[in-house]
Amino acid sequence: MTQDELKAAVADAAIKEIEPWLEKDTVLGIGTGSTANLFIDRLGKFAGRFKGAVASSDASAKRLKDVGIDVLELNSSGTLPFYVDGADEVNAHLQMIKGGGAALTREKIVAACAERFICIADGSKYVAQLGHFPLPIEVIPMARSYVARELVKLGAEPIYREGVVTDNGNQIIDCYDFMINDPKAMEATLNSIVGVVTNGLFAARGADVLLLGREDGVERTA
Ligand code: ABF
Repeated sequence: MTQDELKAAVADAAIKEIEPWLEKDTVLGIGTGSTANLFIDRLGKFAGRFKGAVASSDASAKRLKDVGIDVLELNSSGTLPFYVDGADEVNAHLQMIKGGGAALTREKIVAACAERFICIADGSKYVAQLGHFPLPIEVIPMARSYVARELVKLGAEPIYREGVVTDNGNQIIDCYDFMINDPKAMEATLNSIVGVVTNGLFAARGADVLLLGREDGVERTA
């Protein structure tokens, strides 16, 4: 199977997972990226059967609207029953690195508002230790160099993702050569650097369900 076929398989599996909960008052949280896009495309078939969705990026909001799903404000949506999103890396504890698409801050906010986070990923995203994928950090622009110096002290090689402005008007630094031994502790340490808006470790609030696309089928871990 190709990577795209594996992504499609987990998008199908996520639809099966949430379909029984789609009722007129249901508001879903929806992530960003190519796997989330495949989920959105399939969700379109159910537009009208549930209230709508909160999107973690402008790109996903547009795609949701394009398939006929109402896009709602998070502030008036309360607690969401599900957040469905992809990942750049995920480990056995369902902790993740996210933010390769620069949407990490909104993704973390919407995930925080969800009762259940369903991570959908092809098998290539599964790792024994987080950190092969460069860890994204969203920073306030004027703090970029200061944050980069602090990241060097922590052992990372920070690289400014030039030309990228987040949906929140901020910038992204990617941490290369930064293997993470204790994701929860590192998430907290990175959050404490002044000027950091969000870091791409989703460990304090990891996923509740992982749907992982393997050659022999979708593996479900909860
Ligand atoms: C989002 O999409 C991000 O947090 C992550 O960076 C990315 C995964 O993308 P894809 O599904 O395209 O591999 O979930």
